[in-house]
Amino acid sequence: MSVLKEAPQTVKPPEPRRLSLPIASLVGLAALITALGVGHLIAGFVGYNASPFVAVADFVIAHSPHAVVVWAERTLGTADKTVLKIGLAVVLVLFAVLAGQVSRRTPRGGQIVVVLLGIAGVAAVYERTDVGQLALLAPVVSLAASAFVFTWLHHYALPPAFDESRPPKGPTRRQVLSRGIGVAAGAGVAAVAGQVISGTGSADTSRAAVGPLVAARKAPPLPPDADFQKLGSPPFITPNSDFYRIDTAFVVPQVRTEEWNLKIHGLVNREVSFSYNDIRSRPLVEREITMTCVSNEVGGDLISTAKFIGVDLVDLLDAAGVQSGAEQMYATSIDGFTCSTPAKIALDPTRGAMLAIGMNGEPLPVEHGFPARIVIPGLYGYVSATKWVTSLEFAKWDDRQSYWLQRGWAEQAPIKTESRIDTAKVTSGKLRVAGTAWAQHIGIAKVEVRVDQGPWQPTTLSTEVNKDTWRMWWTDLAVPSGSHTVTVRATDQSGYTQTDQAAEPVPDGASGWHSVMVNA
Ligand SMILES: Nc1nc2c(c(=O)[nH]1)N[C@H]1C(S)=C(S)[C@@H](COP(=O)(O)O)O[C@H]1N2
Ligand SMILES: [Mo]
Repeated sequence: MSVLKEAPQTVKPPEPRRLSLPIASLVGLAALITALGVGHLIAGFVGYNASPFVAVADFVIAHSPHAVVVWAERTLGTADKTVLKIGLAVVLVLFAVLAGQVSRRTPRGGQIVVVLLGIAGVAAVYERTDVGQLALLAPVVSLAASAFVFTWLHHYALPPAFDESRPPKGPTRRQVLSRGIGVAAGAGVAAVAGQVISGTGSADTSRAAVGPLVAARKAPPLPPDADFQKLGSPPFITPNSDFYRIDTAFVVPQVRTEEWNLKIHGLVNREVSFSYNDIRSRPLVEREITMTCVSNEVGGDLISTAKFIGVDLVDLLDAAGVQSGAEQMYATSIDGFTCSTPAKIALDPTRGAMLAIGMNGEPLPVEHGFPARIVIPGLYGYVSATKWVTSLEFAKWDDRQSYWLQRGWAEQAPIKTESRIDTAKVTSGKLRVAGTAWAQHIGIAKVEVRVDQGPWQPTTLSTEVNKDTWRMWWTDLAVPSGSHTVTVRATDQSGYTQTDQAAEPVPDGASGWHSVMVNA
């Protein structure tokens, strides 16, 4: 503060010119905030995903070891992106402080750190498949601006050389601080402006303009006992806001209908391409389908059911004429995620695979793939349910390897026959249990429960809506007082009874019996 100003003018040995620790950190932090703010502002014009912070976060997800991604998805669920955001911010702040600390005498060391970080941002944006070449403008200008701010603030803050003939006259600490804060505030305004600008062209406005989606072939009305919600089962149809969500996208891709296009290519007789209006103006079908994530643990909740509206995928594939040598349908999302489905299943006219544009009477919610996604009954989502899908390429297995297959998950991933206890309540010596069972594309035949090691007892099943959806079950059991374990198992319509062999979700889905403890 006043130390420099009031320095005695008596002769002193020359003090080395250097920044104090806090001021050096401030210079680094101001450069970091400038990089993020300027990058975000320009991303507002050239595409949200060009923002260096967003791109670096996505890069981290895409290059994390398999075990880390699985761990994050399992333990953090949908909060994993927030945790990553905070973690990345902490790492960047540490780098910014480091940049300051290695530059207390000359700006050189910090400039190198700033430029290296900037290059990481450029590389991360360069790697993206969902932004144009113009997008590089965001990280490049961000790098230039932060290198400039670092050099300029450093030069301003560094006290001038000690000179016997005149008192040293560097800026006060307060002056440096206010300049640093001024820069940060400006960068903050830039970041907010970038956010607002990218929002105005967002998918929400495009989605609102779609209007009602009416199916030409509506799903028959649900039977009144499609669920046992009053007895403790989940509702048959999951409201869109409760539908489970899994994706690798750090920010939800914003795709407008007029920008969207689906290309079918590779081992096909004719490459074809569909616009949103091409799809929308076809007669639409509506189907209830229960989707399940391969990461769902026994008893887990990564399973939901919706009425999907869209077109039959086979009709689109027939227009392209898929060649008999094709082994996989390799789907690509606008965010770079890829997904492979065995070609035989995608082409099976009895499967009911859809290109969906609607969900429960509305256009697809943005986070569930607006404008269009694939849904294929009976397969886990990671080998079927590509959101924001833009390309379907037919290929051999050896030609392409999709996102989760590269990370050790299985090529073939039919959903396993499973069941779950949702409610187990004891009232006056009577145990009421209710829950869910699923064996998509095969159908559930029976669900049984047992208390401790007692005999398996039948339950009442809900009316089957179709073989591609879950079924609810319930029953009342007599239990003696004390603590008990209740276990459930399902048998599907192929005659297979759910195995008690416990398996982890990796590589092709969890198995085992779900049980809960009750006190009677
Ligand atoms: N673009 C994209 N599509 C994706 C994924 C993804 O990470 N990115 N995840 C898949 C997985 S693993 C599942 S289980 C389903 C989940 O779909 P939902 O979020 O609509 O429930 O989407 C699939 N489609
Ligand atoms: Mo999944």
